[in-house]
Amino acid sequence: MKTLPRAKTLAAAMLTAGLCLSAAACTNSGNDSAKSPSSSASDNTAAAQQVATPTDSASGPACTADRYAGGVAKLNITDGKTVVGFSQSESTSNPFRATETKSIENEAKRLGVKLIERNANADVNAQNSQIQDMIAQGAKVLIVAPENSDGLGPALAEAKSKKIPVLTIDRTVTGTACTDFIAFIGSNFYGQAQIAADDLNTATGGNAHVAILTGTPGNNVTTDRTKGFQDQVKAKYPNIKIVASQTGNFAQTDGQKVMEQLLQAHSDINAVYAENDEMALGAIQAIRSAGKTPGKDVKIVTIDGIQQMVQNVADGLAVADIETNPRFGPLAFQSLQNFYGTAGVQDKVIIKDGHFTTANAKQALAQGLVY
Ligand code: GZL
Repeated sequence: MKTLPRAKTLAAAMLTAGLCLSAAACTNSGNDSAKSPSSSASDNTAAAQQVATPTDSASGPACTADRYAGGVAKLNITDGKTVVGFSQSESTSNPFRATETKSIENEAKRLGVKLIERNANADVNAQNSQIQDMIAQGAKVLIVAPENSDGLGPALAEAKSKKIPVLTIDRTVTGTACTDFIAFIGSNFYGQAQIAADDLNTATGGNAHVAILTGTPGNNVTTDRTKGFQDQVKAKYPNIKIVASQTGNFAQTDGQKVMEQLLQAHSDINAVYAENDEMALGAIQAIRSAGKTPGKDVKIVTIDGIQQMVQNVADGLAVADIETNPRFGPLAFQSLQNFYGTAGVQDKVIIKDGHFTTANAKQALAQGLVY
């Protein structure tokens, strides 16, 4: 296989591979309202994992332990004794979740953090009780990937009452930064959806009857990925018609089932916007079982950037896959150390993401830029 030139840094590799929306976006200075790709590798090994790094969009006062909820004890999370709890929302059968969990575990190990963790398997009640259980097990600070934005009230209230700070990653929770939770670290979901609309416009010449497979209701990711797409279509693409929109709960089986139903109900569907890759995989199966060809009869745009879907982009089954970088480990633990130090953590830290298209998907896969 032709070996690709090894770029010195991942940002350079992303730039070479055309993964950045602009050179600036790749070198962190981009401040687009839309998304910008991820950046530097954690190391220069052949299979460098590009960790989530912040855009420079953070603003506002930084939250520190002495400001948080009226002041909490300063902890040394790398002393090997202080227990950090990690609450994962969904099953690691989704590569986004598997990569996110692995990133937290790897960084905890690298830093010598005493980590305990639970997985709520998309059940918000389970996530509440698991967080409360980790508190009972001695967790003094929590990293939480919320299942939904409003459902974690009981767990957050108990953490707050026991002065246990909570850092949220990948989805937000309702409440006040530096009071109910430290901060939110995650992608620009609204911007991802705008790019998805742009990509679908490009692929369909501006004429499309689109079905939207929306994510699980009740969290900011679904809300923003739906509104961002609708707003962009309304503002710029008069001949893109959204003919159906239904939740596939971020799951492949639900995505397939819903897509089968929508294809039967709407014979005019010639495009799909899936709010995550798991549902896009299901949609491909549904399109095929309807006797249609994905990439030809039905154009697909999706979000996350998992290997299987980026390969589908490379193979022409989908037009684009906008990355949601799940490698929060280094940034999450650095943020906690800043929280307990003097630098603090700003309330909303938006990370960089890649953008995989038919022009760069093959190279991105060959360069190990995909999770
Ligand atoms: C995004 C995350 C979303 C992913 C989906 O940060 O919350 O949830 O895009 C996952 O794959 O279900």
